Amino acid sequence: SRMSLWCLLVTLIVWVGSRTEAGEDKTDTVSTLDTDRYSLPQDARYVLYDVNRGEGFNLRRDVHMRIAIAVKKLREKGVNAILVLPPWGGLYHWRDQKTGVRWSDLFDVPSINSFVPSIEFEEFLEVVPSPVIDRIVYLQQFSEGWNGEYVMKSEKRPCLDGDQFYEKEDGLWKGWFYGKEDVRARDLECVSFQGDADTFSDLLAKNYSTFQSIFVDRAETVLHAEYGGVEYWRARRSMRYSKQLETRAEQFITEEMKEEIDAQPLTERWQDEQATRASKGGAYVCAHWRRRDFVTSYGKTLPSIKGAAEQITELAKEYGVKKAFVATDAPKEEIEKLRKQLKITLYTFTPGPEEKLIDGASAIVEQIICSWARAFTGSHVSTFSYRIQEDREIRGFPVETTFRRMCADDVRSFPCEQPAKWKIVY
Ligand SMILES: Nc1nc2c(ncn2[C@@H]2O[C@H](COP(=O)(O)OP(=O)(O)O)[C@@H](O)[C@H]2O)c(=O)[nH]1
Ligand SMILES: *[C@@H]1O[C@H](CO)[C@@H](O)[C@H](O)[C@H]1NC(C)=O
Ligand SMILES: [Mg+2]
Repeated sequence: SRMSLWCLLVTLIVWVGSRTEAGEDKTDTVSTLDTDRYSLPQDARYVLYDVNRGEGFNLRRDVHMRIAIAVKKLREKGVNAILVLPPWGGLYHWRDQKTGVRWSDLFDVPSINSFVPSIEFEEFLEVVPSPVIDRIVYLQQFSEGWNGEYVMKSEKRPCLDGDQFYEKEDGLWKGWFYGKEDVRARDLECVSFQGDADTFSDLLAKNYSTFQSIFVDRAETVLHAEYGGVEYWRARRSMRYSKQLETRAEQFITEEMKEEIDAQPLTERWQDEQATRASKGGAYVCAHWRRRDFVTSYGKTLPSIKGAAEQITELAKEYGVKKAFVATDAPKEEIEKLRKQLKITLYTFTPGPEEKLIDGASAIVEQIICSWARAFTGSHVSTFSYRIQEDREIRGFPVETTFRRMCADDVRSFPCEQPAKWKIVY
């Protein structure tokens, strides 16, 4: 009948319309896999990775972007690759030594998944028949070095030391798989690698696309193809924090600091965000004051406690506010010393005992609070500070309120170069 024909037509239009919309994003999510391109769900290729054990949380977030971009490129080459998000935990800086922390405890995984199909490690273990990864690919340097020029290349080579971190037991490789004791790998090989996310996705496409699962160790070896480029920012914007942590930061600002979030709200989807510089921020400044191992590593380039207090007070004066939020890893005694030197009210974030926020979660809450401040100053070369700068770019703050850092007291001996302005691009 005409009626049912009409219904069919409407359904078709809606269906075609929604497909075009998905096509515009140039992304496939796990739940909406393009069945024309990928015939069978068994074709899924899982890419797992890990980073050098000593690296901190915020460098790991950067490595995630490089790998996510590479996996997305691999998909564009026709491989149905899915990124397996490496569980958090056991990091050197985190006092809680909990392992196996899900990404969803810290980030908005559906949002990440809409940049490149991504699943948690736990889900991976559920979909594969056994907890045996096909191959470990251990990235290493070229033993002969750069040889004068930097060219992008990769080559299978004897292991320099990669095999020392794994042990063969009953024919399978045992090692650190995010603290999951029963996971094994069938094979291990070392690849000398010098290159970026493009080089890496070529390598995966050419040499590893037939494996159901590979585990890339020392993934920090892979560099950014275009640091600060559009794809970098797309990956970064998709890495939204979990709603729960956003809400916690908001609650701290409104209830404890009695300030408002005077900023452009984020759109429902990161894909819909648009350039703006209209955000103002609550009436407080934020400083990321990195201490502990930084004092040992970069001591002379950092301000003294008194110097930090002076610079934070000055920043508050410049912006006409009387409150400062300080994100810091400093021990309590140092925070109290800072408080005594400050001429304005100091706020720091400490989670309540019942909140059960892991170290990574409370670090993110502090980063969000800083991303909503009237102005921000960070610590020299800290990736923790860099992530705050990016968040402020995404949230639409004027550039001059973001790219600053605290200086050494003795700026004549230790000149104070301000951070590069990595402005957001869409
Ligand atoms: N809660 C909190 N933790 C911090 C802060 N600064 C540093 N940390 C801790 O120290 C780690 C710093 O390591 P990383 O993320 O690699 O940043 P970077 O070393 O400063 O480049 C973070 O992951 C946190 O665990 C801070 O302001 N607040
Ligand atoms: C990848 O495969 C090509 C041949 O297709 C080979 O020449 C090259 O050595 C391989 N690279 C690695 C790192 O295995
Ligand atoms: Mg670090």
